[in-house]
Amino acid sequence: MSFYKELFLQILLISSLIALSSQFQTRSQFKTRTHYNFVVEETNYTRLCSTKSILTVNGKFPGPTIRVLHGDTIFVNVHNKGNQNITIHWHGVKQPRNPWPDGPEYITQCPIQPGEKFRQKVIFSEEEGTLWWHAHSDWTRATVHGAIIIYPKINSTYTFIKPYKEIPIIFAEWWKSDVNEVLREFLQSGGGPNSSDAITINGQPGDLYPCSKSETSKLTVERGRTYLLRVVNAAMNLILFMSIAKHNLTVVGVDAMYTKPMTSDYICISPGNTMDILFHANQEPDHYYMAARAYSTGVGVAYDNTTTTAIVQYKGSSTPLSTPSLPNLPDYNDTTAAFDFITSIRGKPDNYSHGVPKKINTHMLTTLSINTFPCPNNQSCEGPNGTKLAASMTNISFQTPTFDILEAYYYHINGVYKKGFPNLPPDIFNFTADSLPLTLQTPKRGTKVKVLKYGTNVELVFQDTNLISGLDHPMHLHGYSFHVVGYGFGNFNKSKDPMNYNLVDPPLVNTVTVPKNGWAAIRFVATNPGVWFMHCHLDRHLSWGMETVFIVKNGKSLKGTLLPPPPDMPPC
Ligand SMILES: *[C@@H]1O[C@H](CO)[C@@H](O)[C@H](O)[C@H]1NC(C)=O
Ligand SMILES: *[C@@H]1O[C@H](CO)[C@@H](O)[C@H](O)[C@H]1NC(C)=O
Ligand SMILES: *[C@@H]1O[C@H](CO)[C@@H](O)[C@H](O)[C@H]1NC(C)=O
Ligand SMILES: *[C@@H]1O[C@H](CO)[C@@H](O)[C@H](O)[C@H]1NC(C)=O
Ligand SMILES: *[C@@H]1O[C@H](CO)[C@@H](O)[C@H](O)[C@H]1NC(C)=O
Ligand SMILES: *[C@@H]1O[C@H](CO)[C@@H](O)[C@H](O)[C@H]1NC(C)=O
Ligand SMILES: *[C@@H]1O[C@H](CO)[C@@H](O)[C@H](O)[C@H]1NC(C)=O
Ligand SMILES: *[C@@H]1O[C@H](CO)[C@@H](O)[C@H](O)[C@H]1NC(C)=O
Ligand SMILES: *[C@@H]1O[C@H](CO)[C@@H](O)[C@H](O)[C@H]1NC(C)=O
Ligand SMILES: *[C@@H]1O[C@H](CO)[C@@H](O)[C@H](O)[C@H]1NC(C)=O
Ligand SMILES: *[C@@H]1O[C@H](CO)[C@@H](O)[C@H](O)[C@H]1NC(C)=O
Ligand SMILES: *[C@@H]1O[C@H](CO)[C@@H](O)[C@H](O)[C@H]1NC(C)=O
Ligand SMILES: [Cu+2]
Repeated sequence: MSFYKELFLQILLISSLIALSSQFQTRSQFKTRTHYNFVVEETNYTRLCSTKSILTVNGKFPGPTIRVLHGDTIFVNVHNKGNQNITIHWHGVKQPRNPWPDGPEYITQCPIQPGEKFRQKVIFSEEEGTLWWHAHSDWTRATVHGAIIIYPKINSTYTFIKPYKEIPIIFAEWWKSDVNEVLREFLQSGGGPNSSDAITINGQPGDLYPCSKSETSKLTVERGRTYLLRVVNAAMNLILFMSIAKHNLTVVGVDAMYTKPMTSDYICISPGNTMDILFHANQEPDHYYMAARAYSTGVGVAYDNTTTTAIVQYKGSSTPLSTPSLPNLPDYNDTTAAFDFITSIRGKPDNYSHGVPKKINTHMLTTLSINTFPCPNNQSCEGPNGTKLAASMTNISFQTPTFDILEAYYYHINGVYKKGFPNLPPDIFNFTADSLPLTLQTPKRGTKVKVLKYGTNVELVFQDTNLISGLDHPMHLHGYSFHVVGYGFGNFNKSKDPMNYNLVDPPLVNTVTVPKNGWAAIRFVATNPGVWFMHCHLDRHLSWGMETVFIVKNGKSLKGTLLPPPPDMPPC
């Protein structure tokens, strides 16, 4: 009896599923899963005429794509079969109350050592669109990264025209030499890191590089269709301009939050940002280049000035007689083009679960600086005037501890970090003056965190300084999305600038690009308890100390309380 009943119910279920799938999206149509296995391992790859061993996940570069539905909780079994320490971060996933598997090495966990495993629970909440995952230990993220695609819930739809297909576009940087060696070398020498040798699109440098032409990434499209480009800038040190010859791009989402549609013939995307972009294949059937290259403004800062390409190929177009034309990309130093684009992005207030905070309890202003330390005795350093380059926030160059701050906070272990990251810089000077006294150049060293009470409404102004060189800094906060309420050049003026804030439709993002010799103001409500890293997403600045940590205390209710740690936290 019970057998037949079960069979009957199963048939009912299957037939209703079939009926549903003809009308609605189902989980299987999106190819989503709730369990993933990540094997971290060395794999040989050939690029730019030579073969080298790189660290990968499941042998892939870029790594596997994670596909989930809005609000899913998934598990990723990470198994380190490589020969170095590793951690994995779920970039832009807020992980409510669950900082344990967030990933940054010695901030929320000790690394997964060679041979070890860590089962990471990833809790999605309001994110929808494109995010990414990447390694968060030393420079391993150069090759250990991949896309995360978050689809609308079953029975709900996109806020824009349903795309015919989606096309992931992942930018990265490729070094001919071992990235660990590049890292070791510049930290040792005190100079800047060697620039990468290529920029890649989905793992391939493209036509303009040696030994790369036949492998160039191809995007096959049909005329008349609309495609959703899911763009990730996974480069280590490059903000990028990207454009497709003779086509427009319509941005509809940034950092897995939908935005008001914004059409442009190029984009500017910082490391840490992700974009959902509609692409209408509305031109003559032919071949068109997609191209990307650096936006870089630092005085005396070397950068990879090569151009990566992919080919957009219309179905039914014959092989072109000549090479397709390149799109017009803004100049490398075109700050106006970069910030015209970035500041044109507007949020969609309808989709916020909470509005822009209006009453602020904690005002912070933090300076972002490139600094120098004196060269250690009997060494010769390659920084300016024989010094050692460094970086800081609020004049503190962050020293990464050797035990993680989250466990130190949770288990009350002293000596790992200090409280009291200041709300204001110690010296107020003309931050963006053309020349600044050398006495300001050397920062303090420290592992200082900012403690926030649960529910605090925070306004944080990032102020770039012209110490050594003014630079654009993509600042990323873990555990939160924040509203970018203002941008400007020069020094932030606390009596004038807030009057021009956008409190109506600011974008809600996890990474903000602070303009060179300028500032950006963000707001968020501290309702995610835990230990959350905040840092520049240019890895050379991160390695030099441009970072700090927020500790958000528990609230009174259970919903505002940290979840317990998983049983398999990697030990130090
Ligand atoms: C990579 O190539 C090197 C040199 O050819 C070889 O010794 C090594 O076994 C290869 N590694 C893997 C993981 O295939
Ligand atoms: C989707 O909508 C259909 C029809 O309204 C409903 O029967 C079904 O339960 C919904 N599924 C989910 C997962 O909400
Ligand atoms: C970095 O560049 C210098 C100068 O070109 C070169 O001598 C050195 O070998 C490079 N280091 C690495 C790790 O590629
Ligand atoms: C791109 O957008 C501009 C401004 O909206 C419009 O004039 C132009 O025709 C568009 N080009 C294409 C190829 O769609
Ligand atoms: C790129 O940089 C190299 C070396 O720094 C330089 O020789 C070259 O002229 C630059 N190319 C462009 C297009 O700026
Ligand atoms: C950008 O570089 C070009 C060529 O090197 C130079 O002529 C121009 O003045 C620079 N523009 C800015 C805004 O620095
Ligand atoms: C965004 O807002 C629109 C309009 O209010 C709504 O239809 C849609 O479901 C919302 N999407 C998400 C992801 O919340
Ligand atoms: C100076 O160099 C010598 C020899 O390389 C080394 O033994 C010593 O520890 C160094 N001193 C300092 C202060 O680093
Ligand atoms: C290097 O030293 C000279 C002379 O003391 C000084 O004018 C210049 O500003 C210094 N540069 C840096 C980056 O420290
Ligand atoms: C700060 O420096 C800038 C750039 O040199 C200058 O234009 C401005 O007048 C200075 N501001 C003050 C208050 O001195
Ligand atoms: C940073 O702190 C050091 C040490 O107190 C000081 O010498 C330096 O002038 C400060 N720099 C700035 C920009 O505040
Ligand atoms: C790997 O992590 C362990 C635990 O924190 C640490 O003791 C060890 O020094 C790390 N290894 C390297 C090469 O950094
Ligand atoms: Cu930076």
